[in-house]
Amino acid sequence: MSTIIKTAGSILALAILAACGGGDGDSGSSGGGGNGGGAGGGGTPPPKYTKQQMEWVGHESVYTALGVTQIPGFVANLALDFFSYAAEEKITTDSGTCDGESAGTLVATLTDANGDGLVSNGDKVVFDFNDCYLESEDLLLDGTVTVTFSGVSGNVLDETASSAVTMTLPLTGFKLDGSETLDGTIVVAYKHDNKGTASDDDDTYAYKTTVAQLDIARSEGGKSYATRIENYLSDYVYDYVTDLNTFSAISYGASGTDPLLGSFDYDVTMTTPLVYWEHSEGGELQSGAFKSVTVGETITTTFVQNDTRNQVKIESTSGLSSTMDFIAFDDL
Ligand SMILES: [Ca+2]
Ligand SMILES: [Ca+2]
Repeated sequence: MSTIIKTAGSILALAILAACGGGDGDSGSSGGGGNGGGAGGGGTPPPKYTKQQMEWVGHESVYTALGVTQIPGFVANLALDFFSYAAEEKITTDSGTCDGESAGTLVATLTDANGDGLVSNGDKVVFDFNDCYLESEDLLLDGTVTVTFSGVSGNVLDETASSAVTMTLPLTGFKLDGSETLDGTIVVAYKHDNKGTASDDDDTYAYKTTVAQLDIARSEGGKSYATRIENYLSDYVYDYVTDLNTFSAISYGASGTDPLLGSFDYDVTMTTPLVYWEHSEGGELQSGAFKSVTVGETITTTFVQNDTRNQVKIESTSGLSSTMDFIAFDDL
C-alpha cells in the first residue's frame, strides 16, 4: 500500500505542528534580542515580549496556522485515496510499511456502510498508524484515527466531476513526530469544482478546516508543555494549474505554556491572504500576513517575495521589529 500513501499528494508538505520545531529559549540564535519588558506608565502594564520572543510568536502563529490545516488535511486526503483504491480493488482492509529506516506500519480499513462502492454519508476509513514515517511529508504518525464522511454531494471518487464531502477526524492521544500528543476533533470540508468542463486544468479544490478545541501536549528538556488551540478556522483553495494554495481565512486562539514564552495567550488572524506554492520539494510561502494579538501588544508577521528570496518581517506594536529570510524563519 505504500504506493497509495505516496500518491496521497495534494497536501501542503511544509509544516509540522508548530511547537515541535525548536523554541528552546537557550538556543541564543537570535542574538539575545532587546528587552522590551520595561514599558512604564500608570498601573501595571502587561510585560512585552523580547525580540526573540516576538519572533517566536510570529513563527508559532504561522506554523500552528498551517499545521492544523496540513496534517489533518493529509489524513483526510489519504482517506479518500484509500477509499478509491479499496473500492477499485474490492477490498476492505490493507496494510503496508511506511518509509525510511524505521518505517513503521499503517493499517487502513474501509467501512462502506451502504456497500455502493462510493463515498456516502456514514462511510468510514480507519487508519491505524504505528510509528509510521511518511517521507514525502516528513511526518511520523502514531495512533488511530477514524475518518467519517458526511455532507456528501456528487461522486467524490470521480476526478472529472464536481463533488463535496465533509470529513470528521477525532484525535485521541494521537502522536505526532514522537514528541507531541494531539487531542481534539478536526473537521475538513472538501469541495472539488470542475468548473463544468471535462478538462481538469481549470479545476479547483477547496478545503475548509475547523476545530473547536485542539490540545497539544509535549515535553521538552524534562518539562511538560501544553498548547490549546480554540475556534480554529482555515479556508483555502488549491489551483491545479498554478500549484498555488490561496487562503481566504485563518483564525484561532492559542494559549498554554512554552519554554521561551512562559504562559501565553494570543489570538491569531490572517490579515493578508496567504499564498503558498506547492511543489515536489515541499513548498514556499509567497505572500501573506498574520497578526497575533496578546494582552500587551500586537505582533504582525508578513511574508514578502523579493526577486531572489522570500523574506519575513516580524514587528510589534512594542516598537521591536525583525526581518529575516524564510530559511532563518523556518529554523527559529
Ligand atoms: Ca458508500
Ligand atoms: Ca474542469
